[in-house]
Amino acid sequence: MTAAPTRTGGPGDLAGLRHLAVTILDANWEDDHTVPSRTLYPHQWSWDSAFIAVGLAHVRPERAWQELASLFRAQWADGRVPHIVFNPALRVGAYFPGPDLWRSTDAQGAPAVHTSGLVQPPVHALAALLAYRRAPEPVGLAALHQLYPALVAQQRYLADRRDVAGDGLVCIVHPWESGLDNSPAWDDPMAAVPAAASVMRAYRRHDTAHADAAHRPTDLDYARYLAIVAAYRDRGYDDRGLADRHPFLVECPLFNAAFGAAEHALAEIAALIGADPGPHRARAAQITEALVRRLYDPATGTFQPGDVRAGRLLGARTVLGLTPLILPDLPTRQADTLVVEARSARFGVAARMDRPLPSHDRTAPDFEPLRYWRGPSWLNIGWLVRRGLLAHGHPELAAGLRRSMIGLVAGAGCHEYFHPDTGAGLGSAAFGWTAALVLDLLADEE
Ligand code: 2M8
Repeated sequence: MTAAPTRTGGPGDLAGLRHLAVTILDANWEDDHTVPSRTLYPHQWSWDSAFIAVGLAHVRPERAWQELASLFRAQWADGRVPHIVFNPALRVGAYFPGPDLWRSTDAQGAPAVHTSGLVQPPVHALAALLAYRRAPEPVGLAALHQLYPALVAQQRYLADRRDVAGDGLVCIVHPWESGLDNSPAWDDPMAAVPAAASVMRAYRRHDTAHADAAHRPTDLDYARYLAIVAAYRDRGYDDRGLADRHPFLVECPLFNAAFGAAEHALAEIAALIGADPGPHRARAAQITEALVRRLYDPATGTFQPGDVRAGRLLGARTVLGLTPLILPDLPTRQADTLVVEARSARFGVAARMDRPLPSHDRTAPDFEPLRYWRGPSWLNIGWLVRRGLLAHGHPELAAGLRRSMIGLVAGAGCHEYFHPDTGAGLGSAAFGWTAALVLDLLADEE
């Protein structure tokens, strides 16, 4: 763990906090996008850029639009928005796995710039709408006009190519696509991926040179990550036939909630630019219906990922299960049980929170307070859950979560993630989406 670059004058120093966040966004800005972290993640990441655009809209609106535009310039011909866009100016080895492993430019329909072949949760339409609301002029409406077809193509790719089970939901083909890379949610399907930790002797991991190895995914995790990438890449990242051969096929509640929320956002964007919002509304309703039908588990009262290969729901009760709250049309029955789950000892959401929202059930035996997505608290997830609580009529819980998140940053700086008991800062000390989302939370008063 490295120390935060600057500290604020304490929890009450909101101006200091804002200043810290803007300083980090400025320091991480690179020509036309923001790097999540100068050390750990020096390229452009897909969902990071969306969250970052939301924050930039408050302070550097032109950059918010540049952030999204640069990401969508790397969109593939089939509509996929790659989860990493590599900066060609950086040395080979600046990040692992780099372009030499992805070999995207060998694949059909890939852009000239090197990218990964995977995607991440489609939170971009929501980000564009929020950026527009914050900074409508002078360029906001023109930017929405420009982005709209690309956002529609992103959704079409997911609907047409990734509905592997044919049930109206999107399948992720790699844990990296969830954004919650080593979440306990993926332990079962990952265990079925043949790989050995010793494979990693042939590679040099970049992450463990910049972060504590005890906080990161293990070598065995990485060996499996690479095996799944190789399986996909070696077929040219072609989605046809995934059901028959791909080693990891999961319907993730967060990914699909973002997929549905994107249609809601696109309906509003369409109305703003004079396009027809009707088809977006209809698709949004279908996605919510499919999510409830396929991934809601009445026994636990929460949403669980579905393992398409094994044909069953995965049992770990991670924070992923709470995220369908972001869907405004989630039926009251499911919204109510998710609020019960959020308030339970597993997640501890309250009007006065004594500890931050963890990424995994804190009562579970495999809860790990230091390891990445297996326990630590992350601002992007809290930010989504807070929006969901507001959408479903729980302003006092949303306010508690907001105060807790602002308190984390005030106490430890704009870290990548935070210890779920002590709030200590972990991972990168100058992390893009933490800086961006704290700006949004500060602006969005209770
Ligand atoms: C983490 O994922 C990357 C791989 O994509 C990594 O571990 O190297 C995740 O936290 C992911 O959600 C995030 O987008 C990315 C960059 O911040 O880092």
